[in-house]
Amino acid sequence: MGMNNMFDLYNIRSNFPIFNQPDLPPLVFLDNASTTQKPTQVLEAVNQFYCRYNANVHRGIYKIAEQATEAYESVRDKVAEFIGTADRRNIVFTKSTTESINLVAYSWARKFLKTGDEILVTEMEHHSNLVPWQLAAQHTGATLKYIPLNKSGSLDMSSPERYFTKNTKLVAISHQSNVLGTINSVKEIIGYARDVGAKTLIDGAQFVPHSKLDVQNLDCDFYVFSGHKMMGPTGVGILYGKADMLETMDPFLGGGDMILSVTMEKAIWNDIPYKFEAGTPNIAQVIGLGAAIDFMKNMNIDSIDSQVRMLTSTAVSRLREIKGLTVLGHENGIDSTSVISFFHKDIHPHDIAHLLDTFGISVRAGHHCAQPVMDKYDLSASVRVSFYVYNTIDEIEQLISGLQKTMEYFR
Ligand code: 7TS
Repeated sequence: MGMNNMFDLYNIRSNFPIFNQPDLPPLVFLDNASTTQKPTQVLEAVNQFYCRYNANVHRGIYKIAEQATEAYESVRDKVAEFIGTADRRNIVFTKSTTESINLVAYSWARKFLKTGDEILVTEMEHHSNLVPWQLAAQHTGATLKYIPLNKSGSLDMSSPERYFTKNTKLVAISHQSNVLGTINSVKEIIGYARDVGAKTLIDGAQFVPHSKLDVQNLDCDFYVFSGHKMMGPTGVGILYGKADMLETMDPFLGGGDMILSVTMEKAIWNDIPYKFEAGTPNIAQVIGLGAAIDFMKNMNIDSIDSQVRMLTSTAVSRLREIKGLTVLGHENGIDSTSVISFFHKDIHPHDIAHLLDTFGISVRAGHHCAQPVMDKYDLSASVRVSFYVYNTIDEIEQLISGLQKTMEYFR
């Protein structure tokens, strides 16, 4: 890490208005897997759009409409470059990871799957990479199969031939678990999928905010993530899809902007990616995401990664020192970062989260929209802390002392 990056990291919190409110107690925000805070640069980009060139995209002849279109479309190029594709047609703007997955479930799975086909998922998925496939399976007669999760926090890949078969048509897996922080060996899994002729969708909602992604190198068919988990505004998701896949799919939503021509009887679809962007998109939010990507590139994605890893490993060791606490996953040899779930043998996770909140510390408690993971550990809930690049070692110490006070309170 060069001097420049260290300087940037030291100063990074000054860019976030939410951490600089003199009238309020300091915010210790440890729920970044849920959503991240927004820097001034992102807020300013959104504000500039509304204040200076607010207009709809893809239709105006006048100057500010062209400016809005140009700003919106330039973010498509930025995202393409950021994730390692040269083809801007691969990038579809949706409203979230959830919508991106549903788009593929409706426009691809419902069109191409049939009885006897198998959709392969894992026991560590967020519900948004589970329920759309359950619905698509019900609709098409396909069945869902699960790669099991080991209690150590990693996928059980000991006998892949049991899961990857000639019937496997789609493999939909998360790049990183939102409960355990485990990063899966997606490249290996994509290889197994290709060997049996299955298509692949990778849910990168937790991975992309702090790690370098190269979709070309992964060679997946689809990759999805959310802008709001990487300092961008809410309301923007990305669907990366290979062009030949997107071409064969029908539109997800019908409406304006997604057609070339419409008669009373039928419509001719617009080219990809516009075929999948019906109606007025989240223009300001997409422009804000562009500023978030610039911010990440300025910080350098490798520095973000190493900072988040440093915070995570520090927190794991500090939490493991506390008697009565058990950390899920994060075992030696398993690649894991940013997210830590834990439970106390006697105190309910909601009580812990509530008490920590009284000390100004925001953490999650619950099943984290991944109930199969909780089932694996025979838990109904856990406490979860998740870090981003603006968190500090001092905040980890506040968490530890907050937990100690919580335990004294309940003694
Ligand atoms: N996939 C994963 C792995 C996630 O962690 C999440 C959100 C989603 C998909 C859905 O993303 P969205 O932007 O469409 O909501 N995860 C969480 C979380 O862990 N706490 O709140 C949301």
